[in-house]
Amino acid sequence: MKRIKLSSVLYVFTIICALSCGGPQEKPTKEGSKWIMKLATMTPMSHTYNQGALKFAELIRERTGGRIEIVLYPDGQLGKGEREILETVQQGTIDIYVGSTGPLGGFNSSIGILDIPFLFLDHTHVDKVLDGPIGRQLLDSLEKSGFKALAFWENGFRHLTNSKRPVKTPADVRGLKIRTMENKIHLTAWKAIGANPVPMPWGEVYTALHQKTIDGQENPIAVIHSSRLNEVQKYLTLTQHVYSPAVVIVSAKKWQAMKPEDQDIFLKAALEVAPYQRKLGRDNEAKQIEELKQKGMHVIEIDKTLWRNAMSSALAEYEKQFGKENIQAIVNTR
Ligand code: EAX
Repeated sequence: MKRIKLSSVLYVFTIICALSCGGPQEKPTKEGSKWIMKLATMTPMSHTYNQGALKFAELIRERTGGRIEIVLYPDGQLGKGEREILETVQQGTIDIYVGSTGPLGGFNSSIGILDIPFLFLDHTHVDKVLDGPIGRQLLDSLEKSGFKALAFWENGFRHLTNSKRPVKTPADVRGLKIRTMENKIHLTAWKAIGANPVPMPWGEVYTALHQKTIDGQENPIAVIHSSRLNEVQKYLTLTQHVYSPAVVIVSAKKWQAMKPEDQDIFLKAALEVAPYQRKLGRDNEAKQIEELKQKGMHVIEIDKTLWRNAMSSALAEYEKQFGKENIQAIVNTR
């Protein structure tokens, strides 16, 4: 019997809600009427992006007295990948993006510094950098690319999965076709250890893994678990090779059309939800790894020093691109 995906049911509900609430508006309506804003993600409703977005939407509805209604479009309903959704946000057709910073480097190179392998030690280090002056400066730098970035949420530390063989050391990756985000920093890192990286929009990855046109991919546990990659991947190697921030972005075109008090409500709500959304992924990671094991994935622990050294051969290139002092500033913020 064909399983109706929860996200499809929610999608129908979302559409009914959008239509009954007057449907998505392309610009704020006149005083007193409702402004419907579209929020797009690439992950299933159960994923932390959408759980955070539901809380964010509730705060916006409450604090604007119902003047602004945010309608969620999860699971890639509005685009096949995050880069494509960001392009649509830049044009002002989609109002809000919640997703990884991965593709943002293609719009604004400075934020790519966050994608450097093994840059972050742990969640405490992550929060200190992203919630401090370095993080705020990176968010503000996105405005010139057409994005009002409100806050960093979390995608998570990324791990490798594949369908071919148990991967324990970097040498085991040699020749594997590993899907990466459309992100130059990640491509460089996987090439450095002899893999064959294949940049691909997230919406195409499950099918490509199922059809074995690629061997593996890398993502945080929350994405691997919510996207049911255990159905198409046998091996999970806990590499924790890159920390992947997420970001809440409003189209700059829509941001400029908002009243200052609504801008303030949006900014405060996005920052308020950040710790809640990050905690969801962190608190559930161990349980989700256990569930992936029970669903048949072979989970492999690694020696991180081996992987860090193998990927560090790309460091010279990163230092040239981002400046050694900028990378050091992040490393030293502990
Ligand atoms: O943001 O494209 C990716 O691998 C992202 O991590 C995923 O869409 C969640």
